[in-house]
Amino acid sequence: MKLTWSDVTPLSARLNRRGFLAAGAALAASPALALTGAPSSLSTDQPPNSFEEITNYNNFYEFGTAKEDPARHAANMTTDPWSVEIGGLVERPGSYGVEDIAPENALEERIYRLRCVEAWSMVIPWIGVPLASVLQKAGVQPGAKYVAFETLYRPDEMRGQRYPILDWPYREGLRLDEAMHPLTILATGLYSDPLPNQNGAPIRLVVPWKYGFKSIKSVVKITLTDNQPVCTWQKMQPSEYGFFANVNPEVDHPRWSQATERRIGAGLFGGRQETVRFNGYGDQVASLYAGMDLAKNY
Ligand SMILES: Nc1nc2c(c(=O)[nH]1)N[C@H]1C(S)=C(S)[C@@H](COP(=O)(O)O)O[C@H]1N2
Ligand SMILES: [Mo]
Repeated sequence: MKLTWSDVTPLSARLNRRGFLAAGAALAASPALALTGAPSSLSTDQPPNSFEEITNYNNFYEFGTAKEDPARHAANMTTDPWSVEIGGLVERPGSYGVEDIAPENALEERIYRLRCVEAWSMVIPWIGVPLASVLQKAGVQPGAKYVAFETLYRPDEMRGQRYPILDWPYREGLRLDEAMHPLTILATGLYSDPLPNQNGAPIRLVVPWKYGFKSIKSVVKITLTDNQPVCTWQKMQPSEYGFFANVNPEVDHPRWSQATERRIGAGLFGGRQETVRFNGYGDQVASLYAGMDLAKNY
């Protein structure tokens, strides 16, 4: 059965499923949500994909390249204990716990479109915190211009890492203004559950106006730098995957069109839709790229 937003139990009524959210904490975090059950202004009102769709059709090459591999194999990844090393050009470098980065009383629900560079898309109700709040905790030094991210490297638990599919560990990066943008979050939950392993437990980046590969999973390292970070896909095939990777229907992938996308779960015939610039978040983010040639800076 396909869920529509109105079919989804309001957040306030789902708070204690598996004990992920303490009711009081989430109410404090989002009074508007608690009162109305409506998504916040940063969320889309498009119907979210089902939990089953979101957790069974994944890209997480650390567990294999097929869409069903992560759901099959990611349970092998140990996510507790977990810490994130925040370093580089910050005032308070160190090892941060997930609960320090995303404390319960700061969690927000964000329902975002996710547009994969492979031309499929979903709508996902994340729970998380703005990345800006985390960077402010660590204290960004004036010289910082970029933020670099790294995924866990643990081949004994991540079977894909035993093969040279990608240059492990998976790495990604953002310009500092992109990282500080209110739409950019670190997610720790999905619907009202803690993030399932296949979606990047216990903490992953979500940048909704960029192709999905920028939203790096299972993050263990965040480094503030003055140099543009190395990004796994860009390094592997720079003519196909750029540093910015902003969703852009006018710039085709060299091997396929980016003009349209297949919405997962929308059915065999109703599923194809036009791709929108910046994945529909242009009003919020286009100004970040004023004066830039987005065909050149793809
Ligand atoms: N570490 C890591 N992060 C990753 C990937 C990956 O293979 N490894 N795949 C990316 C791609 S291509 C997409 S489309 C999204 C998919 O996120 P989802 O499976 O939660 O929908 O994760 C991104 N983050
Ligand atoms: Mo992707």
